[in-house]
Amino acid sequence: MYMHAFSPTPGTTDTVWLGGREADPALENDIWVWDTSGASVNWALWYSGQPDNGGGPQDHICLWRGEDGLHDLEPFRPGLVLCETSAEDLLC
Ligand SMILES: [Ca+2]
Ligand SMILES: [Ca+2]
Repeated sequence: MYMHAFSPTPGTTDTVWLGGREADPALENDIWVWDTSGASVNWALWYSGQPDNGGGPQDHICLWRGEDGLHDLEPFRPGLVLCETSAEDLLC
């Protein structure tokens, strides 16, 4: 996975949701997985200081405007959604 800071149109959103989450939010044990594959999230992909449960439980993974790493965040914040699919699914 390559990580680049995103720069949406000003006034739109600060957040791009990715398909990842904390495996068991009740445990808060920092085991993070990608929903599609179940693979563990590479710790090198996190933005400095993240994940941090900043301000309360944060159990979903997003990108934040101008920052080139993953953030944990509460899931009710509006944002764009980045989806993944296979080439075979696009050809159907
Ligand atoms: Ca959490
Ligand atoms: Ca956070």
